[in-house]
Amino acid sequence: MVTELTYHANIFPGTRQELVDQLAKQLRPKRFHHVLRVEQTALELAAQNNVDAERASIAGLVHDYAKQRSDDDFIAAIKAYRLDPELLDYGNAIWHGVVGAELIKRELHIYDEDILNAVRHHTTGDVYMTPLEQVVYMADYIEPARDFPGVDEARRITAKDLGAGVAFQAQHTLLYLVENGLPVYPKSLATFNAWVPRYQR
Ligand code: DGI
Ligand code: FE
Ligand code: FE
Repeated sequence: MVTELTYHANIFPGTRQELVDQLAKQLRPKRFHHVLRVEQTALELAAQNNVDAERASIAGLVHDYAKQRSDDDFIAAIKAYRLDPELLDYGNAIWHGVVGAELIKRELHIYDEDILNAVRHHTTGDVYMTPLEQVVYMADYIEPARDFPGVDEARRITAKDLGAGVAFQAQHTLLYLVENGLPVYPKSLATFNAWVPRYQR
């Protein structure tokens, strides 16, 4: 079922449809359809976890807003907004969330820090994540078109316990990075340490 809610809280200065239109302009069709699915999954997880539906919708829609920006755009933004210069050692995988949040603030006029943090942390997680941040982190991982070994287990665990889902993803993402010799962003390791041991039985 597709839920289309009406925005009331003035978090985004426009209607949901206007926000969807901005994303359609910003993203290629495949990515655009992914963000619509993440929105729907975020709404389901929000309902199960007492998270505000309007924030879940907006954060789900905008989480990959900057995914298709050029490296040059990100590098310019890191410098212009005086973000951590260590960011320059990473790439689009990290930038589209952390730097993307700054572009969302300035271009979409969304200033809600819970939403911005959900975008910033949707790829790597963080030591402390609000319920909204956890919802977006998990919705991105388990939206219906995701297909990787373990995704059904991730869906089952997350339906039972959102935090256990966060731990599952943190563990499996770190494994994936290490197995493939990819640079581990320090926050990904911190997320692992904060969440994974605590959910071991
Ligand atoms: O943007 P999406 O594809 O929807 O999903 P995402 O933002 O969760 O990005 C997933 C990718 O990010 C996946 O290929 C693993 C990668 N990733 C996650 N943590 C790290 C990372 N890549 C690097 N290099 N370092 C990390 O710590
Ligand atoms: Fe992403
Ligand atoms: Fe995504």
